Amino acid sequence: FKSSHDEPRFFPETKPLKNHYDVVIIGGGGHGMACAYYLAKEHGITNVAVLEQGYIGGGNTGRNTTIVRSNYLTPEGVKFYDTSVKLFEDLADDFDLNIFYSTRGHFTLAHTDSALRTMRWRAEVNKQLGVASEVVDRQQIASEVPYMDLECGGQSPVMGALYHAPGAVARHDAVAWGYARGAYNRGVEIHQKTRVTAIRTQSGRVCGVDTNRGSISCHQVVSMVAGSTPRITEMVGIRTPIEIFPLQACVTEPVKPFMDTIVVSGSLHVYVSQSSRGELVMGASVDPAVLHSTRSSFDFTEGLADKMLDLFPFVSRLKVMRQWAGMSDITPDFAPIMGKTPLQGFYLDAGWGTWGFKATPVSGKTLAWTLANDRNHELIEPFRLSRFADFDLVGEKGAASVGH
Ligand code: PYC
Repeated sequence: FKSSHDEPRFFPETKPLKNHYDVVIIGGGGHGMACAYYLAKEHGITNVAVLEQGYIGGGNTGRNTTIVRSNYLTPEGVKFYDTSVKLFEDLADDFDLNIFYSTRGHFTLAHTDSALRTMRWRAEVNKQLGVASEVVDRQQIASEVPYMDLECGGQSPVMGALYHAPGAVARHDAVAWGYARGAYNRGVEIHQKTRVTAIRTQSGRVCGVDTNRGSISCHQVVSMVAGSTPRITEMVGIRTPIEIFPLQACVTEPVKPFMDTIVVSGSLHVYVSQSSRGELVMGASVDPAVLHSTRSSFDFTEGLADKMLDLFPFVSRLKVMRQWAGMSDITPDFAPIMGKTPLQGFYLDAGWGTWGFKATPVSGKTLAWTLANDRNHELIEPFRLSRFADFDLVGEKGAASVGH
């Protein structure tokens, strides 16, 4: 499909569903599109349908605060997210599309001795694996973020921080659309407004899916639906320990660029960066109760403003322009669930909790490899579903930017 300028259009025209695809990807967010892209580009698998109940990138991909980092706590997490950061760095060239990738440096503030201890732990694990993270003192923070009140309005003074130079932000919809365009141009079909209603199995393996637009036969199905994971896994009788919590965020009106770093405080429950448009992009902790909803609340804005003003009193007159929520699928160890499942031909990419966006490239790439080889890629083997039965957890809670 070509526009009048002979350039490929971003959004494909909807075609009828075919009777058969080799692979069906459920979920047209960044992860689903990335998986489709790498299946086609790296494995030559193009008889693929991406089925999206809404529109491309309209779920958690369009609802996060776009932070990219690899300063995790476990070696498994660090290796995985470091691969993602490296893929992100080359993505604009790969897509021939500006994804507004901007390396800013990332401060995670410590307000207590125990938080500082966790920062040291993360810094040492990161350094061992070649990832640039270090603990910095108040003086270094003051010179990099001079507009921040280190006394926190007298509430909870900053004692130090974990500084992670590769920390970055990117334009989230450009990432999803870049992958979508690349996948489409290699032959993948993208079907928006196509809701999966059932997954069919025969003799212990997947054989097709039913949708609101008809039935399809296929050999492999991968669920990449973030906050809708339980709805999909129920269809095939697979139990996961995932619980869904809303995670809210908002942006202010745009102002001249002044904030060139990302600042996070897990203890104060606040994270903030300035977008390329000049808006402050901000969020807080997950909502306190399980809820399958993307509604946003006044409680959130009020609580966030309280903490923001402790750190940055001068933003008191900025107006909040938009607020929203995503649905975070959280696991007990705060690591994702990826790869093969007990059902032959059914694969999972789930449990992203509060850090799915930064995993977009690596999850797509490793899941595509896993589908092509019917074996978990080594980077995702630690995140297999069976770890919960084997007591082989990957405890990442200490690496969360978000309070829980
Ligand atoms: O993991 O960096 C993060 C993050 C920030 C906001 C939500 N998650």
